[in-house]
Amino acid sequence: MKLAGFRLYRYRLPLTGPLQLKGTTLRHREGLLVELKGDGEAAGWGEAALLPGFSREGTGEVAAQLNQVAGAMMDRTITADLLDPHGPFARELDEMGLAPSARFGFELAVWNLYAASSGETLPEILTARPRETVSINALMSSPNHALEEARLARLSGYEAVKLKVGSRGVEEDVELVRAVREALGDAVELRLDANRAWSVADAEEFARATAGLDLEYVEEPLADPAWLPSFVRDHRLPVALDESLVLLEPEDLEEHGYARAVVLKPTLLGGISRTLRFARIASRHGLRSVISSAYETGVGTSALVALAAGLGEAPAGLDTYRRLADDILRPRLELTAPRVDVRAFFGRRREVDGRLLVPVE
Ligand code: OSB
Ligand code: MG
Repeated sequence: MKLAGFRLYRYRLPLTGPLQLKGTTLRHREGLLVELKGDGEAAGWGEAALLPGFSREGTGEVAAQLNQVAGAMMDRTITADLLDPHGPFARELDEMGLAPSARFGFELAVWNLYAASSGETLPEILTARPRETVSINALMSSPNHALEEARLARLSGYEAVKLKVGSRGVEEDVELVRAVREALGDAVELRLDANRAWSVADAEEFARATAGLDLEYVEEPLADPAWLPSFVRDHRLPVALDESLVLLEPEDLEEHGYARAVVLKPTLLGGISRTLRFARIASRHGLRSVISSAYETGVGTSALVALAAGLGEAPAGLDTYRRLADDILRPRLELTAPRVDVRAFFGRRREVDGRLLVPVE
């Protein structure tokens, strides 16, 4: 099959409530979709969901890049070798220096077009033997509701819970983490995310006070990540890398073997092939890969479920989808349970609702 055309669209979806992100509050989620068309009936959708406070690219820039890369691809034949994360096509895309969200959007559209033309599902084209179920970590919405939400997550059967820390004083956080840990019992993993809020002294205080609490990991505890290796050595706090990955190449992970896990967000990291490269090198160095979302719509989030089915052994961080009050996919994804049945999830037909899209010229 040949690539015969493409369209770009904008979407704007309401969130269930105001979303506090680094330096901004979002009430709507906005982003771009790209639809690649084959020379028959097949189409493939991709999503570039740049996230304010985390993405450095702007919407205009991403639209221009998507136009350029899709335009340059016209008449190319869509074959399985385009999906190789180490192949010539991935290297061609490397050369283009696309913004992370644009690279994810374009690669996803190619993957989806290939899947549509071959009659396979996304997990099937990622790996010969995808996992049957994907577990999801429950994301606590705010410190005020965390305890109540953690109790509910345990009762609902979640295997892991993620709680944001660092927006208040260390002592208050320690108290909350203790209470949440106790509410979760022994069977539920507790992940924390400090989003680089702490000085080394703050993090030391936190590590000492939470020492016996069996935390799975703390994402990005330090304002200055250069101190992470010595901090982990001295305090034995398990850490995960998230923001730090954006400035690394997959091969650089070799120097970060002190970490327990990497949080892989393809929208922020720069696409599917880069995520697959990170995951491969992470596993070689004994780090867990946690596929995570960044408030994408159903188009992007479906791909994250596929990636989690293809490579993550740990529960995936896909609970941001719940914060969208609407989706452009009909019917919506079923991501409200602790586990996803991968075959049922991808066996369901879903359509993009064109009424919610605004064409980008
Ligand atoms: O800090 O991990 C973060 C989403 C968007 C931007 C940053 C982050 C997140 C998440 C994703 O927390 C949810 C998860 O990891 O479970
Ligand atoms: Mg994080």
